[in-house]
Amino acid sequence: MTISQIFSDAKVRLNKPKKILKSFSEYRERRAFVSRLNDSQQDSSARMKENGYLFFQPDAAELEELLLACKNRYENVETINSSMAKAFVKQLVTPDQYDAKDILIRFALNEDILNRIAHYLGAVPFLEWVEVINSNPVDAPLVKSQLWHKDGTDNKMVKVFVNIFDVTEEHGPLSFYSRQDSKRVPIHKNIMSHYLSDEEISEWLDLSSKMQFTGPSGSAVMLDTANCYHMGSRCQKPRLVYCAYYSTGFGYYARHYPLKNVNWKTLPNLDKGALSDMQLLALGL
Ligand SMILES: O=C(O)CCC(=O)C(=O)O
Ligand SMILES: [Fe+2]
Repeated sequence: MTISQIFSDAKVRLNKPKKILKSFSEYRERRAFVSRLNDSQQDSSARMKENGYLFFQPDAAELEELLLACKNRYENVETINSSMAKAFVKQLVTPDQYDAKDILIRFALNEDILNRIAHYLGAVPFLEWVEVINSNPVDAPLVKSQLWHKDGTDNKMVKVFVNIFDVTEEHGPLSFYSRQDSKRVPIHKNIMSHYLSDEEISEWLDLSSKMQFTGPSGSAVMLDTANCYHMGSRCQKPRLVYCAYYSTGFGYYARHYPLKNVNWKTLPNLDKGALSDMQLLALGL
């Protein structure tokens, strides 16, 4: 990382307070909403706050529908290129296919999930995107998100991951450290290099104590990828996961970054009347 990159990163971070000032009433509404929500799951909320991750059980009917829809895409959808494309991952859904009636979106707008994330962020989250990610073995050195990193688009965020197929160590599971553990990596290290190798991170963290999101089809975890070091997709066998990404709505970049032409206002089959106030806020409507 060069000095000029460090300065441009610092400049990008200033976008957050600028955006908050510009849309202050929305910022306040997202926070005020949480103070009115009752937290029926205080134990798991406390664990999420402490650790930055939480294994949880999604709604059974929605989960079944999600698993079917993702498996169906895997079997039928042609390989798709997207701005996030990397050699070892294929995106099986692109924004032009987003549809409010689709379980990929409905699952992400589940009230229980939004409620948990809202309590964690202290604000009703903004849904940035949904993905169906198929990672495959490649004969190449580890790159990008196969290396340890923290996502750099907001100061706090949550990604919900669902294993669509059973995931064992061989499937290159999402691997991560808790919030507290991640703090052991000194801040200058994070500023100087976005990606850390196993060797580098092992200077501060015990590799054998990393968390791994292995588990049967349908297992689910939420993770603050901005504050927890993580990596994944070091596959020997293909892996299929669903991911929904939520920010505070006031991140360092434009909403939906780096995707282009995503706008929840023009989401096909959107029926605002059928959505709750929290779901509308999650879509920024
Ligand atoms: O491939 C993985 O499991 C890691 C993905 C990742 O870094 C992310 O979604 O932020
Ligand atoms: Fe990441």
